[in-house]
Amino acid sequence: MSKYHPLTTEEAIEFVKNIPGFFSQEAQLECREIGDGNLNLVFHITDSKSNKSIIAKQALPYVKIVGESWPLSLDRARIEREALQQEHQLCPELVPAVLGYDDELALTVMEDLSSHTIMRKGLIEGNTYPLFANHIGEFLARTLFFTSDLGMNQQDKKELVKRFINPELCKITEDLILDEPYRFSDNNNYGVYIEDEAAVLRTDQVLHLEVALLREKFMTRTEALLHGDLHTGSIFVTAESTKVIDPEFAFYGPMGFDIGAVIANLLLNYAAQPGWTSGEKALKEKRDWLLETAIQVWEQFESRFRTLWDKHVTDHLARTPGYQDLYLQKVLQDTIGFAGCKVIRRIISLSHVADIDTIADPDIKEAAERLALAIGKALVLCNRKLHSIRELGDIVRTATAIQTK
Ligand code: SR1
Ligand code: MG
Repeated sequence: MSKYHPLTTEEAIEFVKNIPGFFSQEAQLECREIGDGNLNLVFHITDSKSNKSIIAKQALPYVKIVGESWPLSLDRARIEREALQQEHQLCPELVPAVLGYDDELALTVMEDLSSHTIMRKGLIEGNTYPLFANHIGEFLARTLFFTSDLGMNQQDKKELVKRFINPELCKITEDLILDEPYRFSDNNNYGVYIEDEAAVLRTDQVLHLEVALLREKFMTRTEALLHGDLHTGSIFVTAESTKVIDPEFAFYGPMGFDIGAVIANLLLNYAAQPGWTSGEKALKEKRDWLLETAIQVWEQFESRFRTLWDKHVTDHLARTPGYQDLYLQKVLQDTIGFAGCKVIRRIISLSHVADIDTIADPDIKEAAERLALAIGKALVLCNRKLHSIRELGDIVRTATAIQTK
């Protein structure tokens, strides 16, 4: 019989006490369950004597925000733990260390990041993070390159593909991001006041063709080990530091899906800005920073990825002149397409973002949702035509000008 059961705070304390070398024998441990995400329990355990703290995350066997009617595999905890370990090995400064785990309990214990803020919260509070694009560009370049056929032994990579088959979590993405916004679905969740927009999404065949192509890439392209859910709620930040958490959606997929997720969430905050920033000048400055950061995310990724390729590529044919440029052009186009899909889903589908959902003024909120949809659709529609990331600036500014007329 499995020993799995959701832990009490006392049981979480007992578990972490036994992690060798972390808390002392005299530790006075206190524990709070602080999980505010969609899927898991998160225990924050502190020693009041030394002030040392640790996080224990436990998967629940169902989708927390929906309830037991939507069961979910506990193996995702093993996948998340192994992905964290892979990512930490490749980017020790950018990913917390795993300090202990129990796969039967679906439990992973890791470094506490309380000194950092969840990036979504930080952005809503009006902060900017000047080093973020460098850090996340490094994370993306290293994790995507070194887990791909370009950066590792190609037989070993196939073993990793096997370990990271993640059907249930991939299905959530296939449904919520790459299907349901484009048809009637009970999971969809949007205000009646944007029914006109939802109707367009359900009927626009040109848009559907692009989404169908992106969906096919998501389901079939095993390019690299992805984080799989790299939104600003999965990233902790300070002015100097960035830490990526929560890779339970990890699987082998198209690189552009992860890069697009980061860009999409910066753009969602861009669309939400009138809810958080007053004054035309301040609004413009904040939006310029968000848009430039979104562009920089790609540029930082690209330059580092090219350097890794030139230095470490494992496949001699990948050194053929022209191949690197074509490869990156494909990744750029996927990035823009997936970014568009990810923006659209956060307005129409299950699970929104606080950047927009918590705007108090209903007119400002509606305008933010309409702008996000305009940006999302434009990105999906143009993805296969894009040749430079700088075009992203024009697309977003044009959509903003049309929506704010
Ligand atoms: C049912 S889970 C909803 C969403 O939460 C996660 O963070 C993923 O983005 C998923 O789509
Ligand atoms: Mg998550």
